[in-house]
Amino acid sequence: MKIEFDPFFLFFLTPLEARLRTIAAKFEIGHTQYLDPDGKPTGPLPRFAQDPATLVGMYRWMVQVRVFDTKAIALQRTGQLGTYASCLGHEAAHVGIGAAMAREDAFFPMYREYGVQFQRGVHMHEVLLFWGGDERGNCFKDAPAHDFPWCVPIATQFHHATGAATAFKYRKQKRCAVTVIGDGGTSQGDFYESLNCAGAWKLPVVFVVCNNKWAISVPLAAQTACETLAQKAIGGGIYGEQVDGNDIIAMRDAMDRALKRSRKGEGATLIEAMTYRLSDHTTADDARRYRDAAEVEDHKAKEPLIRIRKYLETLGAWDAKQEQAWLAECAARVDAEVAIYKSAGKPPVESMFDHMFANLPEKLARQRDACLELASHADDGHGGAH
Ligand SMILES: Cc1ncc(C[n+]2csc(CCOP(=O)(O)OP(=O)(O)O)c2C)c(N)n1
Ligand SMILES: [Mg+2]
Repeated sequence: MKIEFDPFFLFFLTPLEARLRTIAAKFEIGHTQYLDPDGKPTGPLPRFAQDPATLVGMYRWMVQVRVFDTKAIALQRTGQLGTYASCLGHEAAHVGIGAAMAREDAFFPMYREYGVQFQRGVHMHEVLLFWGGDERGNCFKDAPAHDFPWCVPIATQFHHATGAATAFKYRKQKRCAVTVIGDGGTSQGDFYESLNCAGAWKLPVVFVVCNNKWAISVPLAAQTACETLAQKAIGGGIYGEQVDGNDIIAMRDAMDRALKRSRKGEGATLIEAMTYRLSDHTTADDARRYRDAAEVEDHKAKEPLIRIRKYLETLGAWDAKQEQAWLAECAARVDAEVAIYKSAGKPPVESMFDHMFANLPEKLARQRDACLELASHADDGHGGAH
């Protein structure tokens, strides 16, 4: 049988009929949670979490960080510390990262990841010195030599981590670079450039986004049209996943898997840790001006310490007596570190020039001289208390 088409009809339909549409690629983003906000397991736990002692160890760090954080804010409020960035609510995300990392890895922080840093040997008094405006706080005495100091210019730490991972790969070392960024930081070019580079060069780097829902006063909804921030990994050709960042077990598990993948030469990972900033952005901020009290209250119920403590209590691995004893021990350690901070004395005025350049440019050298000259005339030159 011969089929005849009206030529007019063909003119309009042929291009459509000729279009062959298949699926070029498919993606999905997983979300991992092991403990719900009430501390109930949502399924079988990973192997490390079957040892209560490991979980108690991580919980102890979370409490230590919170006791430190509370004290640091009190110091700022009483004029004994400069602006301070709290980590309230981020404890599981940060402690999970630090617990998974090996000493030979390198960490590239932003500005509130004390929970990682303390586990790597950064001292509490060093954190206080930094926020007290003292360069000596940027020079970690007992942390691994390749760990970087704080990075306040948003997202630049992603480049540093990517560069270090390039060096590790070039030297054929089984080391990984680990870095953290906020939800706001994912809008920066540095973020995308790093993901792209890490994908193209299959680098041993783990990128963690601590999605605490706010970038100072900018809410997540204004930051991105994406359903998840983890899916940004797809554009870089790297593996991406989302985890409950208030669940220490999920966080540690995701980090373990990402580091293992990197060490095996399988490249980079982007982990989006879903958490919430329970504090102001820094002590220079008042979040009540832009954030609903009800929203904060809702997130307080889901904060990370509650669920792991409840789970440990159910196991019989932790109780109120141990909690009190550990809180007292943490407070004593914090007090001892505050004493070191307070007795450090003012840094020499020229120190602000001394840590950036191997050879100080002429213009800055002149400013340094002028500073020294002024300081020599000032009553309150060197040696005062913080
Ligand atoms: C390049 C750059 N731009 C702007 C700032 C000012 N700034 C400091 S923190 C911040 C918001 C960061 O939010 P987010 O990335 O979500 O991290 P969070 O503080 O919530 O942990 C901004 C815009 C900066 N430090 N660096
Ligand atoms: Mg944020």
